[in-house]
Amino acid sequence: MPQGECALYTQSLNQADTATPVRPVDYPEQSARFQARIDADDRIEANDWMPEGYRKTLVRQISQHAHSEIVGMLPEGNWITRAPSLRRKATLLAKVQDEAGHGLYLYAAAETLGRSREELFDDLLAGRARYSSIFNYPTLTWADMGAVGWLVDGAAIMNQIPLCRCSYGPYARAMIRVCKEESFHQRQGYEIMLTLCRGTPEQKAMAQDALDRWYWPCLMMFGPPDGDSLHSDQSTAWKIKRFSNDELRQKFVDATVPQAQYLGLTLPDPDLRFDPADGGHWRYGAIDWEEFRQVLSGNGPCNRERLAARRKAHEEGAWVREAAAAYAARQAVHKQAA
Ligand code: FAQ
Repeated sequence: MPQGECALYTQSLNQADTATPVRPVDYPEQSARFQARIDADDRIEANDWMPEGYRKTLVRQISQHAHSEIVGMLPEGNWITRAPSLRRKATLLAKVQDEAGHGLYLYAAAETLGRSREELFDDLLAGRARYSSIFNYPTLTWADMGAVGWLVDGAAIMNQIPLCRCSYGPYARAMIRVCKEESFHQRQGYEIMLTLCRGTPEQKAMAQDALDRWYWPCLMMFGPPDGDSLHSDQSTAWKIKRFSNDELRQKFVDATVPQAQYLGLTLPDPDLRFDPADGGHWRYGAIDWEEFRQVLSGNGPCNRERLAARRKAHEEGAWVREAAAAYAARQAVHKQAA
């Protein structure tokens, strides 16, 4: 895409003349100084020197995160026209719009590392990029809006609060607002579950069914077990990650058990048991990692449907991008003439 069009969507930091030049090799002295800054809890900013591996890791994680927000609008968007009341509809609409906003902050954060939103989006639409496994599951009933808000947003908060302290400044700052909004999302989901659980037996059964279907995929959201995690060691050394996948998964289960008890629902894990050791934790049963691998390989229940929906939206939005580019070109001509 020509630079002029790119400038329309990106921050000035993304421009070729201001971005940190790409270095084919990382210099040991600079790398040591960089690591010393990380160890001292300094924030790394867009124009600071950084090892290529650090930049690549961040682009990978931030863009996956952005794609997750955008694809994550689809399962809930499915229920906007079928929300049971005007209040529920307005709240769900606001939540889904927040997710679009989160995607935009995150694409902007990735752009500060030298990859444009268009390139990242092309990767998503071509199937080259990942997004969270959780968004490949269907939302079958209204109770799924409760379960998604309570559990999916709950898991997202658990993972994202530590990212507010990530060593890369633009990502960390984006996370602060995202986490505040995720907190509202989690509460609206929990309140839907509470209303259903205090309703008729049929409504409570709907809530239980939604919990049964979403619980295990939510545990998978945190990523593979620590022993199989490819990036954790390096990301922890760079203070991109502050907790391991298993640590965050355990924190999530510990937080979720009392919430489920309050609702009067049963977590679908016959092996769940309280372990008083180490301050007290709820130990969970075996996770079906084969299911996770299948979803990551494109064989989840909705993988194809999700990408097809994103491609259609992208094609249908072409006229907006063209109009905005034409407007920007005209403005540039006016500016030159003035
Ligand atoms: N799904 O070495 P690790 C949300 C991949 S936002 C798909 O442990 P890492 C808001 C991983 O990419 C949800 N792929 O990786 C919302 C890697 O493959 P690669 C998204 C996964 O990066 C709510 C491979 O497995 N949140 O929900 C998943 O150190 C409601 C090896 O894994 C974020 O993105 C997965 N679940 O740790 C919106 C948070 N897990 O790239 C709408 C930021 C792992 O080498 C409605 N990201 N993989 O091909 C992170 O914190 C990390 O990237 C992890 C994975 C923890 C997800």
